[in-house]
Amino acid sequence: MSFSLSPVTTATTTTSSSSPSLDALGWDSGWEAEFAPYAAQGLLPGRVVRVDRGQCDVATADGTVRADTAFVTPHDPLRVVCTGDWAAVDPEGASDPRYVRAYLPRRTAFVRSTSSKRSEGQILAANVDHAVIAVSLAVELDLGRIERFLALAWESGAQPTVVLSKADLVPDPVGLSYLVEDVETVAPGVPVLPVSSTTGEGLDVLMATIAGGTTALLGVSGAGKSTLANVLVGEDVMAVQAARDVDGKGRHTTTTRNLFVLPGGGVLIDTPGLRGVGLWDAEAGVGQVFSEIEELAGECRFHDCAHESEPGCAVTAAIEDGTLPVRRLESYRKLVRENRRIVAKTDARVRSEMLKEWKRMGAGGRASQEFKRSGRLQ
Ligand SMILES: Nc1nc2c(ncn2[C@@H]2O[C@H](COP(=O)(O)OP(=O)(O)OP(=O)(O)O)[C@@H](O)[C@H]2O)c(=O)[nH]1
Ligand SMILES: [Mg+2]
Ligand SMILES: [Zn+2]
Repeated sequence: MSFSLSPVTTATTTTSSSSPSLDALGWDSGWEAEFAPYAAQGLLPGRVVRVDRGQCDVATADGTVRADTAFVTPHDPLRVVCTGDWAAVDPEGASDPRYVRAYLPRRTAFVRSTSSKRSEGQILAANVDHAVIAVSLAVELDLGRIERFLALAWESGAQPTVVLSKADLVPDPVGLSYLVEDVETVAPGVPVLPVSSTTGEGLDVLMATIAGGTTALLGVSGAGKSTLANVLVGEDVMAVQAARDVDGKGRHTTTTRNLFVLPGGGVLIDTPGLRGVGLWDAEAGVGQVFSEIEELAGECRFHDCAHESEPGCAVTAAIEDGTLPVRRLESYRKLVRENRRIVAKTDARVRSEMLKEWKRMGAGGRASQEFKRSGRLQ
């Protein structure tokens, strides 16, 4: 393979002559229109290519600049600047670092909950069109985990693809086709593609799938995301570490989210491996992952059927005739329950924050009383 364009380099404060154009970074007329008010203030557009402790690297038409996010880092973790955001950079005081004054509303965003105990969401990447979920064939498939990643991906608004990485480790084509089938059953409507960064298998199809638009690589640590990023970018842009063990856990090699321009067009974001994928308000995403169950549910006699012992239940009928695996229904129920819990928690948090705000503003009148009673502002 030969590649002409160099990737966006990170951690540089100087302008670079080989910097990609805004178009190559994904800029379009829609972004331009949204940016107009900032352009009128003399601010520069740029795409966040890396975020690192309150500072970020922003690729602008003049090269990559280091910028401080102090002005746009509110206490809400979902509103912090993240890789993939389009930022308005203050060109004033061309010193190092500059400041991000605002970022444009996101078209898509990956959000996961960081812990099951606290209701805190974490934003993983913004403005992504294709979510490539890397699943290593070096370890046993964990279908439940794939379903979680898919729910996160669908919910973000991006189109998911599952990549079965390290396919060179499964030399038997029949065995490989069974593995692909297994994953296809948990991923309706999602392409499942075996690939190998070592032999190049499947990479042409993957490149065609992600050409144009922004792609994010997601998956657990050691799945081979950065290795894939290096092959797709055509340069060793990410550090890769030899797996210390074969259980797929290993160490976390990648610790920041990094954005690169792909030589064939499009943009790639490599992300650190996720240990757990907690869902964050992902009802629609879960529905899409289990679309065949939701379709069956539409055929149940009762429209509020719990698919337990009701007569005329299409879901239990599908379990009985073997077309729907029990594991799949259990997994669906688990994710629906988990999602309800997190939404309830978030709502409670939002409610209590709004109440605090009311108190702070001294609004102790009728509206505040009403809010306390109903949990809603009138
Ligand atoms: N056999 C084989 N090994 C691979 C392939 N791709 C990656 N590996 C190996 O898998 C290990 C982990 O690869 P990485 O690319 O660092 O994994 P990662 O998903 O980026 O890991 P984190 O950054 O920790 O999330 C390394 O030892 C790679 O050499 C492949 O196609 N075939
Ligand atoms: Mg990595
Ligand atoms: Zn039913």
